[in-house]
Amino acid sequence: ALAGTAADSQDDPLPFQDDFASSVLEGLSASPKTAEPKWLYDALGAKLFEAICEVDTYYPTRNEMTVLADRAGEIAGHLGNDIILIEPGSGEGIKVRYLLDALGGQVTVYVPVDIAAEQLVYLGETISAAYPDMLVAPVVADFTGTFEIPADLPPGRRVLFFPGSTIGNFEPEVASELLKRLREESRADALLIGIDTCKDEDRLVAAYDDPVGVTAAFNKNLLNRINRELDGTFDLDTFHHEARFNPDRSRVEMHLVSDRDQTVEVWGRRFSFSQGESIHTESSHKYSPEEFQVLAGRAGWRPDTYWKDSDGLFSLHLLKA
Ligand code: AVJ
Repeated sequence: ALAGTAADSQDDPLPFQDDFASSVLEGLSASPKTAEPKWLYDALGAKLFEAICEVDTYYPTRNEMTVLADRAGEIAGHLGNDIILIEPGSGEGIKVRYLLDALGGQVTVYVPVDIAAEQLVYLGETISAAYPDMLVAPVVADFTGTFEIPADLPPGRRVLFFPGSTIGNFEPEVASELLKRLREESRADALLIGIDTCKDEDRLVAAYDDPVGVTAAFNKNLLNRINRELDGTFDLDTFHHEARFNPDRSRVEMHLVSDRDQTVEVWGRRFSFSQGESIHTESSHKYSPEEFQVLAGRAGWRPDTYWKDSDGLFSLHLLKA
């Protein structure tokens, strides 16, 4: 069954628009210039991310799915019955299907939470059609802010499902705060979370600067979105995508680098770029299992167990509140 989609601002055709504007202006005024990665996911951005997951060099999605598929039975055994599964940043909702298939009727309610409203509505409809005995209760929200899990859910064991290493987009301290807040707000008992491990620079950079150019398009779409929604004047031909490994912080950074000195307008304000200056649009932090367990521990999560794929490229952790 499908419950109505809950939203922060039900009548607003463009929810988050004010947040988008103020966040972009603030990031462009900062030095170095930055943008929050969540703005990469407008309708086109969400599609481009789906395409990234199909690219040969982007291993995280595929390797995480093999862990989910190979360990499904074990995971099911750890989680128990009458599960309310809450997924922040549900996206296309492919991974959750592995889990739902493995868990059989153990999941009674699925609560996908996402900022990409159109994709979320579609996901709600398709998942509810595929799993008719389960209640699907979508929530349109930016999970980095406060969001409300629908109040009228049947009782059950609340499990947070946070795959994809999405948590890697946040600075470690912020990630820890977010995991704490998610635990408190969702009153979850367990957390099943995907974490990308650190590995050699070549493989990491190839994952974020793929030969097909899909990641470049995904990154540059931010400029397209700013032009469209905030009256921006970015010339996309004068910026290029760059993926940089930052070994000191164990992360891959995505940048949009200006190819020349130029001035750009956004919402009537002018921002100047010198040649080679970039907007830092995303970081993807990589953690060893032990490093991640320490981070999660600071958020009040106790490590239970974790699994890796057979190549050791990606890890899936189970933690308890
Ligand atoms: C969806 C945040 C996990 O950081 O690997 C993929 C996003 N950016 N390629 C990641 C992304 C560039 C992805 N996450």
